[in-house]
Amino acid sequence: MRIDVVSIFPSYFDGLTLSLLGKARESGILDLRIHDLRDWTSDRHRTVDDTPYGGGAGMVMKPEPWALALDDLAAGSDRPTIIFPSPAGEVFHQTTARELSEREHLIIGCGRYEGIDERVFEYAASLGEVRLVSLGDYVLNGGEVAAMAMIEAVGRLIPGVVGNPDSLVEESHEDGLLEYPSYTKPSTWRDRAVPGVLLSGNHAAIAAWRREQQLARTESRRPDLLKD
Ligand code: 6GU
Repeated sequence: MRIDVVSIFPSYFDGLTLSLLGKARESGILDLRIHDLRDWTSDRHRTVDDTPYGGGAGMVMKPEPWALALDDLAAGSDRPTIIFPSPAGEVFHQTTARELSEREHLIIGCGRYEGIDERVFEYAASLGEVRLVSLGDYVLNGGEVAAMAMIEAVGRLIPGVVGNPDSLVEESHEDGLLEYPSYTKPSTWRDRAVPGVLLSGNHAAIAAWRREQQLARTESRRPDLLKD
């Protein structure tokens, strides 16, 4: 999978050389390219923003650098998926991550300031499928941190990125429930014993206990998930 990221703070993404995603990039499974939006400006100050029509606080990102960037990155690609992280977008869920992990080419445009000139989203729709995607109901200063979260959630679902695919199955949110609790040695630690059933060797009993734990925690921490 190819992912292009456009940002005025490309060094935010330096961390994506680490860990599993770093390995996936080295092996070629993930072709992740980070770009500086200012590379598509042509004035001496590499200006990416301007004052908003109609007035109001803050600055708006100018459309032309975005259009030039999208033109370049979408060239030769068959309608890429163009994602704009935005608190005004659809909420990103595990199902969103799964869907995006099946795409050939993602372009992620990270806005800053008060946002991007609205015409950029219309223009982007002429090049690919546009998605405005939010991490949740709170405000970040820009799309970079949200893009990082999305890249990690999507990237780890690409076949071969996570070494043992079994570990993708029994996770929080994959079956609509929170994950069961995990324990490792020692069996008693600071007077706290591991639940006995996990030491029993009875695989059916262990599976039943884990399922009960999933349901109990979901009910107590995330009752909203049980409505679906
Ligand atoms: Cl995707 N962007 C920004 N700026 N704030 C957010 C967000 C995205 N998701 C939640 N808050």
